[in-house]
Amino acid sequence: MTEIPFRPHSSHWGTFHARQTPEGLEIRPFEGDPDPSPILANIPAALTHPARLTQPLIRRGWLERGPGPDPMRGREEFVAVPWDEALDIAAAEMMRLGAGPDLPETVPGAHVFGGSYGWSSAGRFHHAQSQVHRFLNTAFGGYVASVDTYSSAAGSVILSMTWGHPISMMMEQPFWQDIAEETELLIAFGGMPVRNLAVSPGGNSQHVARPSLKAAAARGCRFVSVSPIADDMDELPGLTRIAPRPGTDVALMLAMAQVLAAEGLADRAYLDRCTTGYDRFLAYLDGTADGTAKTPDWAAAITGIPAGTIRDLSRSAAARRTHISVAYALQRARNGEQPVWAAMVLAAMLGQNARRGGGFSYGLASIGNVGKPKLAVPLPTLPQGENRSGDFIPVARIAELLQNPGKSYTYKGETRDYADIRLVYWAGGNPFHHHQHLDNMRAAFSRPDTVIVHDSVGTASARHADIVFPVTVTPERADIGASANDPFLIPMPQLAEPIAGPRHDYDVFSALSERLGCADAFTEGRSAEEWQAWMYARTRTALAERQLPAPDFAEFMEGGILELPVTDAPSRLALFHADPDAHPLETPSGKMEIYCEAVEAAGLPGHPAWMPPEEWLGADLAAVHPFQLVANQPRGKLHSQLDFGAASMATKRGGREVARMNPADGWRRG
Ligand SMILES: Nc1nc2c(c(=O)[nH]1)N[C@H]1C(S)=C(S)[C@@H](COP(=O)(O)OP(=O)(O)OC[C@H]3O[C@@H](n4cnc5c(=O)[nH]c(N)nc54)[C@H](O)[C@@H]3O)O[C@H]1N2
Ligand SMILES: Nc1nc2c(c(=O)[nH]1)N[C@H]1C(S)=C(S)[C@@H](COP(=O)(O)OP(=O)(O)OC[C@H]3O[C@@H](n4cnc5c(=O)[nH]c(N)nc54)[C@H](O)[C@@H]3O)O[C@H]1N2
Ligand SMILES: [Mo]
Repeated sequence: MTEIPFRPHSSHWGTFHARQTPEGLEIRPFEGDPDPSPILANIPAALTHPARLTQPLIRRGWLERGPGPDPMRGREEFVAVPWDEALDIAAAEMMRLGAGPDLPETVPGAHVFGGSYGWSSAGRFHHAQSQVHRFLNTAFGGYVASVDTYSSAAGSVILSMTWGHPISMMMEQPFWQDIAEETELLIAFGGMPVRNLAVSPGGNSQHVARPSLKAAAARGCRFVSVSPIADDMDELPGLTRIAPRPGTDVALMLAMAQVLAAEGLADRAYLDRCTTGYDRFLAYLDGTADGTAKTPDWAAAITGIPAGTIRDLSRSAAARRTHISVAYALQRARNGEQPVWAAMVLAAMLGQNARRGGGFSYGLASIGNVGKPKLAVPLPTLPQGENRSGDFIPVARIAELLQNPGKSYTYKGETRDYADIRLVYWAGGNPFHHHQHLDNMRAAFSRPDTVIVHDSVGTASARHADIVFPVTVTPERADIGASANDPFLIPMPQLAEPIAGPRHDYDVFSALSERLGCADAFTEGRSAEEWQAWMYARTRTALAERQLPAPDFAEFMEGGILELPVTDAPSRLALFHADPDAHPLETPSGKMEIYCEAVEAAGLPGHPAWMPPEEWLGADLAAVHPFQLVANQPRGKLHSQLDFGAASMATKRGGREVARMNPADGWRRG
């Protein structure tokens, strides 16, 4: 019998080789990955699990009573409907709402929420979010989009005003190698949970965090994990843990800054050259502005960390090459912008941003491909077309949007109005997994006329839809794997026959556009394979121009994983540090803003400041809130994806997620 060959494939949590055997999909991690993720083991269940959807489903009440706001959404049974009929019904509803080949000046998509936030799957063509956006732009002329992310919104927005474009700037800094080779002290707010660094949007072929941390430790680097949970950082020689009360990092950072200022340890030359507004911040630190000096004693009462520990940490940071990392987690909170801004300021006071291994990072502890060199060639992407509606919400305003048509709100100091949403279309996300306050979310989802969801499995969001289209999973389709800062392009040949019933998102959208009379515009006459060849051509041309191996598309898909070149061009931050006047940051002053007028105009303090969470005010905290819940990312899976997979199930007890309690609290309560 001939050996069944392994073929390459990709997921957000790693590159792998797989083959279909009678026992199921057999998976081997990519040999070039120094630290493959255990959650690769979730993938085989994707093909076989009974949670897979196999037929289009329509909610009974919607079928019988027609579209419209309905509190029964999410509480009613579904009727299985044959594909052709379900597509006809969905297309007719979209036509009723204005979709079609001849769109008016004011696009009907102004009533369609297509933000469709979510991670989808790896694979550049079948990326569900790109597909749904392209479809809505074609069918409705646009849609109400969403900006920012559940990952990093408050932090990204504040840094966009005080530092520049944080996410793209962070992707230009090769921090991991610098940390491995140069850092002497790594202070990690939120820790450095390597389990989270398994993941990167689009793929992560080389997990470098653990080996880099080990290399740094072997050199004698010291680590301080500032986090409420002990296992937010791997056990390493030279590791100290500091566990402030969650949500109080700003007080800790301010006290560290106060020590630097009071003891003459702040780098004035750096602050003068690269920042603006330090003096106004200083008046807040030393108490001139509000009568309270932000001393370690002041912070000790808020954070629960002894004043001496804070003072020592600050002095220690000033005495050596120090890197300050802030995990996204810290900003996923009320006034979550403050710890991120305060960390930026603290690092600026240390004056080490221009030195290898020193300075500040946001996201290095949260997303796998942050801190790797940037690619020198463009990656394949599916063009999404033009969104003529121009309207958007900040992503986590979805429930407010649906419930308050016409109401005003502010975003970055600008007053905007919520649209009147009649249709919600979601593909590649699970809002009933990712949004907070689910009762309110359910009420919000009762408001539109119609909700359409594509997914491969019966998620909570699918249950809150009117029309559900079942779709394929990555092993069932061919695609191209690629991700920003990941130095490999991965052919993803189809690994398994699709189970009976589901279709590719692209085929669903193609069939709908045919019924809406806009198939030519949506497909441009290309099959999925022809699109992939078209998308690949851009990367191939760039490779050929550099005289690098550039196989044609068929060879690429048949061949192995293709290495991509990385750039040695200096980052925006390096250019800025070389000459701040010639290469200003994208902030109003061109410098890092320690005091920022735009932030103050938007209604916040003009510099980082401690603002106690409102539920703490006037409360005897220990009596009213004896526990704080940390709802962090799951170790055994990516968000809700493949929850039924082997790695995910192994983290559960009796099929349920585990909540942990500090043993000291457990003993105290018997
Ligand atoms: N309590 C709490 N909530 C959180 C967070 C937290 O820390 N705590 N973290 C937040 C963060 S940072 C994020 S990014 C969000 C994540 O929120 P999401 O990105 O919405 O979560 P996922 O589970 O990745 O949802 C992806 C969905 O897409 C489906 N899917 C995968 N591939 C395809 C495909 O090819 N086609 C289609 N149509 N569907 C596909 C999957 O089955 C899954 O249902 O959650 C946020 N919510
Ligand atoms: N395995 C796995 N990895 C993932 C994901 C996943 O679902 N599974 N999701 C990915 C995504 S989309 C994102 S955006 C990132 C998110 O990355 P993060 O937001 O950084 O991840 P979290 O796990 O929410 O938080 C990391 C740690 O921060 C600590 N923390 C929470 N609150 C505070 C606080 O107030 N102060 C301090 N000092 N620490 C605090 C918690 O103990 C927590 O374990 O993770 C990515 N990585
Ligand atoms: Mo995220």
